[in-house]
Amino acid sequence: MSAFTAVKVLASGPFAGRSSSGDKAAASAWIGSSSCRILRPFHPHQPFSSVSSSSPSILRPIQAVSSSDVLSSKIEPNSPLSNLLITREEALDLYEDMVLGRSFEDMCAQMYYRGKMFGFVHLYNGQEAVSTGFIRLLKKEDSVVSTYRDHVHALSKGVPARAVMAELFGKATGCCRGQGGSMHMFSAEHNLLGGFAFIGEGIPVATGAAFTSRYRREVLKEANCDYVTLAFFGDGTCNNGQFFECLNMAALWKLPIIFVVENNLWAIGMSHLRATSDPEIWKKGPAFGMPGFHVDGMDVLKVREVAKEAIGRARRGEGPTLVECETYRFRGHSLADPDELRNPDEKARYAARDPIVALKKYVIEHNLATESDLKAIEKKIDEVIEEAVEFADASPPPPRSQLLENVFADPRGFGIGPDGKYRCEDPGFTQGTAEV
Ligand SMILES: Cc1ncc(C[n+]2csc(CCOP(=O)(O)OP(=O)(O)O)c2C)c(N)n1
Ligand SMILES: [Mg+2]
Repeated sequence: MSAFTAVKVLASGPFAGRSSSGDKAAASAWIGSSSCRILRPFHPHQPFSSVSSSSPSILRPIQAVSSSDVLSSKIEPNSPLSNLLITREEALDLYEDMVLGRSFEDMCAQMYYRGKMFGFVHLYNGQEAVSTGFIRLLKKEDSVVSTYRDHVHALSKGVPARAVMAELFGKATGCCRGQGGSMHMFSAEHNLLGGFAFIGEGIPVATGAAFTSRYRREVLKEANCDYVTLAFFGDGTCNNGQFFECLNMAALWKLPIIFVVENNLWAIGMSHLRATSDPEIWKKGPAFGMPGFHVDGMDVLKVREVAKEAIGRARRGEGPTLVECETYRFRGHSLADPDELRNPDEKARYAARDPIVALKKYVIEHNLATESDLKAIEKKIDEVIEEAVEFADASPPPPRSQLLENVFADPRGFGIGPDGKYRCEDPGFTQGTAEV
């Protein structure tokens, strides 16, 4: 049983009373009907000023559809059409990406307990269907903004496992040259705009990235700039002010952004149901004039279906979407958390819905691949992870001269002395404060 009762279609919407088989079509039609804004030319103080061609929002019907069961209701599992939901290549890509995420995190746990990593390390086990379901649909130019639980988002976006592992080891070959560590994955090349340790901190960054995309297309006239941004964050973050401020701005300026809430029901040891006045997060989308979806985040195909809808909408210039993915983390909040607070029954219930096991079953039952095809992928991933660890271990630490790079906006103001050299190159520089 899910923690929430999923509302398929709000009774006040135009699809009230429809059968679930019409939900997806209803969702598309309803989302499509919401684009009734007319843009004015750019104005520096009011970029993307818009007027509504309809009556004030209070008279508009609520735009909300929940997409739970969107796939299973569409096509019978044994129907010859069912394979059309996903091609063999797509299925194998999803499987490989999810196995990569899971195996990578399991290896991180091992390396952390062997003392190869420092600081807090937050693993993603159990939530893979969200990262894979969304990010594998993106183009390279699209952006992803993550949280401190960011390793797997980086991997799905194409950052090589060896660069992520080396970053975790604090090595110069890491994707941030060893200066970011677990919570601060970043890759300009892959448009991974960062992991962020402060909750909610990444949401305005993602909103800014989405603004850039629209600005380039409409003001700088880069016609092909249809790039979208995904902002990932947790349930606990949805009670932060930045979340609300950015929903407002994104809706106002019709930004190409998808707010992806990974609702794993817990914020460290605080239950979402206990901390939130209305725990159905997806409903906050319609409150700001954008569609809100609630999807089973343990089912990569359902996530992918909703993601396609939302990404397509953003790319077409129809504005933002809020997607709440109901998921679960299979480990403690961080590797320092003994995970004694959550009820064992709850853990067991979600463990039985392991998204990787579910996809494997689907792929085999629908003859998309054989057991040995999947085993070959698992073997390949084992090799990738082994290689990543060997690479990270053998890599050098960052040079001492890198210590203050990227720490201050103007390095000459602090890190570089009048002689043009980094102050930390002076052996006495950190005496009494830290050992370098
Ligand atoms: C601004 C801020 N306040 C408090 C914290 C401490 N903190 C770290 S994780 C966390 C819980 C976040 O939960 P959620 O958003 O559900 O993400 P999850 O860990 O479940 O992925 C909190 C409050 C923080 N990192 N930043
Ligand atoms: Mg959470």
